[in-house]
Amino acid sequence: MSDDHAYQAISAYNEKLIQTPNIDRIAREGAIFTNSCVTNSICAPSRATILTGKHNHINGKIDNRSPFDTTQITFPQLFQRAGYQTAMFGKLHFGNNPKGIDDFMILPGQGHYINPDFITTQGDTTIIGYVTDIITDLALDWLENKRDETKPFLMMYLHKAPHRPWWPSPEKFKEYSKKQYPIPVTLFDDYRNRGTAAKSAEMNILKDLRYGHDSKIRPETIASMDDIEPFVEPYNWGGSDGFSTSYVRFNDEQKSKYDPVIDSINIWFQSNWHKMTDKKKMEWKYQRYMQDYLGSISSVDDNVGRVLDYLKEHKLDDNTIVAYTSDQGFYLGEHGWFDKRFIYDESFKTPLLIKWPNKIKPGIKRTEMVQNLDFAQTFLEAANITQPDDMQGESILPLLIGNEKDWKRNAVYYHYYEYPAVHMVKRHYGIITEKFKLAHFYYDIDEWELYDRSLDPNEMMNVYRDPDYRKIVIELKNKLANLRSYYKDSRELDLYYIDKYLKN
Ligand code: SGN
Ligand code: CA
Repeated sequence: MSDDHAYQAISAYNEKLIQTPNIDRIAREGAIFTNSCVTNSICAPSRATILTGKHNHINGKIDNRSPFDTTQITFPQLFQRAGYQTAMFGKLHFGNNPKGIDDFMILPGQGHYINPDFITTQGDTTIIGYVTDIITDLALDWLENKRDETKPFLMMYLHKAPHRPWWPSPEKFKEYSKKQYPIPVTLFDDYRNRGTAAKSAEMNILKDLRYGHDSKIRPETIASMDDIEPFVEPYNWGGSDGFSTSYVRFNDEQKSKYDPVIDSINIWFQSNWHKMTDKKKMEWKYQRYMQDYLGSISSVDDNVGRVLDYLKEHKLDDNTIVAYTSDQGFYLGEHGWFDKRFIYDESFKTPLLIKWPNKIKPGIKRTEMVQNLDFAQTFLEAANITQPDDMQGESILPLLIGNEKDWKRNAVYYHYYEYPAVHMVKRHYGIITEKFKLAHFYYDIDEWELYDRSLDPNEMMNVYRDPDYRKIVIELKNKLANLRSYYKDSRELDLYYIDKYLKN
C-alpha cells in the first residue's frame, strides 16, 4: 500500500502521466479493479477501515486526529491467532503501535522522506537514506532473515510516498524535474454549478500549494523578490517556511545531490515569476507538483518490483497473494486541486490490483464497486480464517475466482468527517451507484449534490435541483437512508462526532 497514490498515476489504469511497469505486473498476472473505492477519503480512517473491516462511525477513527480504539479486533490479530507470522513496515499513522504484528518498524505519524525515524519493537531509531528504499529494505530483510519458513506469513508493506510534501529521491528529482505533463481539462475549474463545499475547500493548486513546502522555492529566493506575496506557510509547520522543515534533515552529501536541481528551479522562478499571469503560475505550480509527485511514485514502482522479484526468486510467488492499493485516491489537477477528502471520483476511488497465481486468472478486469471495507474479509476468506460477524464489508473473493454471480452489491456508502481542518472540506456522506452519486453536506451548511455519472463523468454539474432528476433524487434518498441504517450510521452519530471533534 502507498499513501495518496492516485489511480491516474498507474499505467495499468492510465498511461497519460507515468509508466509503472512493476505495479502493472500485478494487474497483468492477476486482477485490476476499476471501481475500487474508500469509505472515507483520508489516511488514518482508511487504515482503520482496512484493519477492522468496519466503517469509521463504528470503529471510531473518523479523522486523522481521533484516537484509534485499540480494544477493537484488527484482521492481523486474527491471522496471528491462526498461526501466521505477521509483519508491518512503513506508514501506519495511528497514535499507537499495531496489534497482532510480530515484527514492525513504522514511521511515527506522517514520517519523513529523508533519513526517517522509525518506531520498532526494539525502540526508536533513525535510518539514513530515502524512505521508499528503506521501507523496502526492511521488508526484504524480514523476508530473508526473520521469516519462519515453517509458517505462512502476512506482511503489510506500507509506503509513505507519494504523500505531501513530495520529495523524490535525488536521482528521480533530477529526472522528473525535466518532464512536462498534459494539463487536465478541469485545471481551471471555477466551481460553478457545484455547491459551497467545492468553492470553499482550500486545496487549489494556484491558491493553496506553497512555494517553499511544495514547489521547492528556497526562503532566500522569496526574500530576494520584493513583490511576491509574503512567505506565509500557514499550517502544520510551526511558523517555519515549509521548505526548510524537510531540507533541514538532509546531510551534506544529500544536499549536494539535491542542490543543483533546487538551484535551477529557484533561478528560473526568480527571473520569471514577475512576468507570470495567474494562468501561467497555475500551470507552473501544476508541473512542479506533477514532477515531484510522479518522481516519488517512480521509486515506489521500482521498489514494488524489488519485492515481486524477491518473491519470484525465492519461489514464494506461486502461493502468495499480492495486493496493491492506496489509502485513498488523489487529485492531480482535476478541478484545480491537489489532496483528497471529497466523495468526487478522483479521491473516492483508489487503486486495487491483486494477484494470486492459479486462483485468479491473469489479466482480468473487474468493474464492480468494491471498498477498502472489504479487504479484511477478503484476506480472511482467502486464508480460511473465520470472519467475525460484526465486520461490515464483503469478501471480494467471488469476483476474483469467477463466482461473480454471488456478488449482489449495487451501491456503496461514504462518509467524510475531518472539518474544520486543513484543506477545509466540509463533512458529508453519500451514496454511490453505478449511474449516480448523491451527497449531503450537512455541516456547517445543509446542501445536497447529485451527479449523473454516465453523462457527467467529470462531476461538473450538480443536478440535484434539476426537475428531470426529481424521481431519481427521491429514489436515491430512500436508498441512502436504508444504507445508513444498514451500516448503523445515523443523525445522532453525526451530531455526536461533531460535538466530540469541536471539544478536542
Ligand atoms: C498533512 C498534509 C495535508 C494532508 C494531510 C492529511 N500537509 O497535513 O496536505 O491533507 O496531511 O493527509 S503536509 O504538511 O504533509 O504537506 S493524510 O494522507 O495523512 O490523510
Ligand atoms: Ca493518505
